[in-house]
Amino acid sequence: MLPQKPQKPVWRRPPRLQIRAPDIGSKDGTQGEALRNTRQEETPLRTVISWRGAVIEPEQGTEHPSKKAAGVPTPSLPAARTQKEPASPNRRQKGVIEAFLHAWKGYRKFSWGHDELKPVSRTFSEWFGLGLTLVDALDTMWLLGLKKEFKEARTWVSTKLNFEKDVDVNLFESTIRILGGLLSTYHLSGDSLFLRKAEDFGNRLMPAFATPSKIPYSDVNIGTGVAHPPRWTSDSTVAEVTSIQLEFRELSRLTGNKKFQEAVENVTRHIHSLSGKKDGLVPMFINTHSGLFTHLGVFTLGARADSYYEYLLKQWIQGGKTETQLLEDYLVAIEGIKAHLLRRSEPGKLVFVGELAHGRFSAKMDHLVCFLPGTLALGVHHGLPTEHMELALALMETCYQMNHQMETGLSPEIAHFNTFSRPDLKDVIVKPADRHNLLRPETVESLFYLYRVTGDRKYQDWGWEILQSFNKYTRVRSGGYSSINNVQSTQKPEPRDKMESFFLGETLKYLYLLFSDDPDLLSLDHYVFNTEAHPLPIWSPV
Ligand code: DMJ
Repeated sequence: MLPQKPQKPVWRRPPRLQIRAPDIGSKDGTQGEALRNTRQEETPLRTVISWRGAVIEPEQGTEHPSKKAAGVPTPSLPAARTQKEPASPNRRQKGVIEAFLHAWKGYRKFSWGHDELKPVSRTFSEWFGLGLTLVDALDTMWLLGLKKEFKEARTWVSTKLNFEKDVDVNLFESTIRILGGLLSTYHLSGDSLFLRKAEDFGNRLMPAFATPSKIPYSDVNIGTGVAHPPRWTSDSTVAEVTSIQLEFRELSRLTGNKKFQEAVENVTRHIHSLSGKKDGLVPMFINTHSGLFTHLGVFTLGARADSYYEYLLKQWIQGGKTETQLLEDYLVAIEGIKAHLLRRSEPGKLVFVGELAHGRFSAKMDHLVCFLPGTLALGVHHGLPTEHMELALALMETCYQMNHQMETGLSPEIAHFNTFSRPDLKDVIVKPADRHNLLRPETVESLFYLYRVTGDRKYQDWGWEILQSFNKYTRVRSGGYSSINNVQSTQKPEPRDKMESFFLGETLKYLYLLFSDDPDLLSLDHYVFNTEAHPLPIWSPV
């Protein structure tokens, strides 16, 4: 036999992962404890944590909250803000800027200061009454270099964005879009207005945590301070209560007030120790009175559970890779996904993530699950096992096909996969109730990470294809883009008359970043994106 050539790594930068025996602790989980103790007693020069023999080094970043939180609330984060002057946009990035300006034109003209544009009827819809699209889009404008638009929006924030309002907001949605948007805009622009607004808003969300279990209610009135669960239940959604941590932790670091961080980390700790998981997979609901999971036995990576997994990894990155428990929960969950939720479709053998309900597998995958290839690739970039990259590559192909195989080139909200070898059936099956597209970001979000990590230009090409499809089937002539009812009809895609705020906050931002060839533009080594694509700084290790 000829000696085998060493395989070239596919990705651009080799992950910082060394396969060697860990220096301290054991493999059985006791190492985490050892590290936590070290952290309290002394400040090690370098913290190293391990997973099955993989030794992972913490990142250099910005200051850790445990240092800051005791100090004066006047943060100065030059390191986090510094980014070299972006290169002038290339042809594809100009395409994104053009799309953004078209969307903004509609918003500005027909829904200025309101939550969402209804581009067909040329009016607006209100959800929280807090200028949601404008706030969600602030950092995208900054990134795209739209100074005039940014300035005008800033004036609105300064003069019109008032949180002293008798209005119920959803804790999760308002945290990721408003609090996240204000914090990242503060970091990028250095303008303290955004931090003041973020602190005011964060304070108004805090009553949500005053529940018997300290698992927050889903809704809170930011004017009266009354929090409550939805009318029909006292449950909260697991993804919602576990995907507000990046933002609240960062708010504590910036303001010096520990209460935000304590409230959300309490939730993380509680969920870590709860029973009812299946190999790291979590149920979709948790009761705010008992603090226990409810509706046991149903597992999905889609709606109501998705960003639980995303935030395990991202908090670990945010904290400078020192919080071992988060990493361990993430790694166990990925093994759980592999063991219980992965299958291949027929005839194309696409790897997909299905769902499990009381032991029964369903070949159903929400488009929301398409965050996963990107998250896996992000983990590999930060030193996690290279097998994760193989799964990321396969799932990325599937998510692309969920778009590409549709007549409009846009993914349905939910896809079913065929697992039978029958010549009359295709891989991706769409049910009539699921064939809408809400301008969601997950496919292009993952394309961005896959391109950053592998350098393979096909991901840019796929993203460009998707942008063309948005332009062809969702663009409204008078301004704005609209979600559509039918991704399988080029003749009648049927606009639903709504432009979601995440189209500007996330979809167009990830497309712009995907088309950039500059890995330092919001570098993955310095920033971690919240689940609404708002970049927050990575802290330095303690
Ligand atoms: C966004 O608000 C966030 O990405 C969230 O995590 C999931 N739903 C939308 C986009 O699809």
